[in-house]
Amino acid sequence: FLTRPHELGVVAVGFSGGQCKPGVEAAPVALIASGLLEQLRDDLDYDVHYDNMVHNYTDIMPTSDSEYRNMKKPRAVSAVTQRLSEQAYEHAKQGKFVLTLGGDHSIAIGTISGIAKAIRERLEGRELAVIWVDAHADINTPEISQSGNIHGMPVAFLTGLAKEENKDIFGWLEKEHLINVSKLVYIGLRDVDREEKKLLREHSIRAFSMHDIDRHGIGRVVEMALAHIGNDTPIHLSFDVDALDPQWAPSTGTPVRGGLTLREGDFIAECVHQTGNLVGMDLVEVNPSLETSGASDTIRTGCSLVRSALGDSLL
Ligand code: 6HN
Ligand code: MN
Ligand code: MN
Ligand code: MN
Repeated sequence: FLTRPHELGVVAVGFSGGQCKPGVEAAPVALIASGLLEQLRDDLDYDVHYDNMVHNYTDIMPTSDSEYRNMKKPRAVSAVTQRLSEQAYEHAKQGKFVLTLGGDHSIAIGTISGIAKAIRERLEGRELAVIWVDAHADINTPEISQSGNIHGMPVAFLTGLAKEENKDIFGWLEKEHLINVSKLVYIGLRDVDREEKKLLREHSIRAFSMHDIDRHGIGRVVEMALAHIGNDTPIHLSFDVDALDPQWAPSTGTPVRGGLTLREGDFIAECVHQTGNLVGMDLVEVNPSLETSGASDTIRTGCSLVRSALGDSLL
């Protein structure tokens, strides 16, 4: 009931400005070249709505973009995510599932804000829940960030923990774009900055670390995560490929050892699909240039996660 089941809107975002390593903008081409969209169309029967374009938003890139409140490239990231927010909103408003292929994780500011707004309009004020699968919490406010990279801040802006008046620097985010911290759940955390841990505690944000997965097993953790969100709640899955162990996803900008196996990653995506409440997914931080032996493993992993979230491998 939440989405028209087999209508899929795909947005390919070739953007890397939320962090400093070039290459992550090439991920959508690599994922699509490996046949992902044909698989979704032919094997999983989706009606794929894709504009056949990897957006790099060069037309809206600011000419100068000095640091602001400790953020690197704030105007570029703001402009790109604002445009992406409108694209995601258009798909979601029509009841399509929104699949976004990144790009670095800053792009979630665009996808989630657009989908959250569309869901509020379509479903009488309903709030979007977010499952954030990542080694990192990405909840730094500009002031507490150690790196200044905005891909470490999207959750802070999306929850309103970080705010900015300047329209060119995320001031375009309105109340209807935001998500509630009580409807946010993390899975896979293992590299969380000290100040981020404070925020998670202060706001009682539900988070399952790798420790929790070792203790309870992935099955129980996903069950608890979904129970926290509740039934009949539209869900967005924001999947950072670095949640997986570098063994499965070496080609990524900030790899952290001790992560999820490929099956654990796919399992999370499958279980979220099975709720019937999934309305959108981001796949981010695949960086094809960051592995000397080639990025094919990471690209295969990324495709597998997307297929799992869209119902593959369920009998
Ligand atoms: N990501 N916490 C670190 C930072 O720079 O704020 C790492 C962020 C990584 C972001 O992987 O999407
Ligand atoms: Mn159609
Ligand atoms: Mn990460
Ligand atoms: Mn991330």
